[in-house]
Amino acid sequence: MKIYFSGSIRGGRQDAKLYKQLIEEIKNYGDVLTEHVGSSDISHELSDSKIHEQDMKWLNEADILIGEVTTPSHGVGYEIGRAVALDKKVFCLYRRQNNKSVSAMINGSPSINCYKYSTVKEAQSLIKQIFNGC
Ligand code: 6K6
Repeated sequence: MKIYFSGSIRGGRQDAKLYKQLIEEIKNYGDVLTEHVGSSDISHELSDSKIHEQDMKWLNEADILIGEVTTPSHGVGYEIGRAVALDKKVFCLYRRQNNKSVSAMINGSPSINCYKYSTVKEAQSLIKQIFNGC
């Protein structure tokens, strides 16, 4: 199974370590095409148009998109919308936070399965559930 993991880059890297932990769990179920999203090094080698071209190619190849949507990111929202339009399976994980809620456009979409969690352990167990149901 080819998996597209989506997480904030220019939207903010405060959850980069968490993305890496989730990607490690997701790797038990297939090939993660976007492992760089959890990397501590942000490469500046590619132009924005090349990044978009490469990511859309990977998204087309993917069977499923898993997005960590706690840190709001234009790129993550865009990828989720494109994945829905491509009829991919789309799952989002959102960490519960005080006085904040995930976008209604994610949580309210009938094409997106959005799960809330509090701990990394809980997120890892949601990932298990997602893939066991695929
Ligand atoms: C290389 C390693 C880490 O970052 C890079 C260079 N930049 C990007 N490379 C690949 N995909 C990117 C890059 N910047 C954004 N994206 C895509 O958009 C990823 O697939 C993320 O899921 C999403 C993040 O969007 P922003 O708006 O938070 O940057």
